[in-house]
Amino acid sequence: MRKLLVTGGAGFIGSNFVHFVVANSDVDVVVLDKLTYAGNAASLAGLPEDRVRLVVGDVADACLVDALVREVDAVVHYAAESHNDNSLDDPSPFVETNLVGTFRLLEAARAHDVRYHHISTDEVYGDLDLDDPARFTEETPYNPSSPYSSTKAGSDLLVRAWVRSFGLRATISNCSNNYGPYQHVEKFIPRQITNVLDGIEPKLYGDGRNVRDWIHADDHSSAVWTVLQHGRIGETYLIGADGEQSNKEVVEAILRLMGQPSDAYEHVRDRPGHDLRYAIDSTRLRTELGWRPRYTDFEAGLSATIDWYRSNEEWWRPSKAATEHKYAAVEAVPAVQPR
Ligand code: NAD
Ligand code: TDX
Repeated sequence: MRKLLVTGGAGFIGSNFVHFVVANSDVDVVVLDKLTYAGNAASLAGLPEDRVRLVVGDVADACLVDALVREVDAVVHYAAESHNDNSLDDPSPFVETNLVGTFRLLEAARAHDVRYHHISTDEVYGDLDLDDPARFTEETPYNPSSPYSSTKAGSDLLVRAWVRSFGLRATISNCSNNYGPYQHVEKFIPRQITNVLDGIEPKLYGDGRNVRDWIHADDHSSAVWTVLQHGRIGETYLIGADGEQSNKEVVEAILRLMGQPSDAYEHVRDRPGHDLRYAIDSTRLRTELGWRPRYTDFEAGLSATIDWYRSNEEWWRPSKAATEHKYAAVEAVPAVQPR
């Protein structure tokens, strides 16, 4: 493999992956990114220009996608509308990017017989009860809850159909919640870190008992790289690092690590249809492909992430006020129970 197309490579996880590929291989990277509110060319700053090229454009643009896919050896598809709260406000870009955009890439990969890896999420499996000993596996039935997770689930099913119907050389990975540098301040962990830096109390949805299974973005990158090199065609791999934490525990850890009283947060209106718990069993990836996470101490990874946001205010500051303004409007409305 000499050249890779990374869609969404100016977003959070995509940019971490581009940094990973440059640091760990000789492969050149073409990034295709629309630079929506969530994309930021600054996340690719400092990477060698002779190895990384940014093309600003839409994954749903069939002509552009075809021209880019034909010049590479493999595609890793990260581009998506990725935030559940936004999908409750306006689902339409989720359908366009996550479903139509994936369709365009699959058609181009099929036309040029290019290896394709699809980035997906554990949210396609729905949620688990807090006291359920079960975790998601590759065999868990799909049961998505939100417009975001349903469009991700639909895009996974398109990939499976292209493998079966057209012999596309594709793999899929479904990862749990990521944290680390370059994550947009709309997301839970960076929102609370930057709130504390701004002297605002962290905001916990509902009672904060909801559990997420946290993995550092760098471990997600190494897992995707492993699947791309050694994964079985047509196979799905779940990616997780045994990082289950309740939202309340995470907020308390952020406050403690930032020298604040651990109860200095505010409960706000809950997310409608809020998934209770996600948990990943990544046995297949570990036993079949020998992958292991590096960041096994969540507090150490969180502390490094806090340091990154402290040191990179010029990266997150331009998005902060607009993000909080949008949240303030939603959080002021009394909760309505979804049907
Ligand atoms: P992000 O919102 O930070 O980044 C998405 C990127 O895609 C942005 O750079 C944006 O500009 C770009 N993009 C959006 N629409 C586009 C379009 N139509 N054409 C081209 N580019 C477009 O998202 P993220 O958190 O980095 O997530 C990346 C991928 O990983 C997504 O597919 C998401 O479903 C998946 N995922 C995320 C997590 C998580 O915890 N964040 C966990 C598992 C899987
Ligand atoms: O201010 C907040 N307060 C709060 O309590 C925000 C923004 C979130 N939350 C809660 C909601 C969730 O239970 O924190 C948890 C994490 O929220 P998000 O960061 O919005 O992530 P989540 O909805 O779990 O989805 C994430 O993981 C799976 C990514 O955004 C998805 O792209 C990925 O597929």
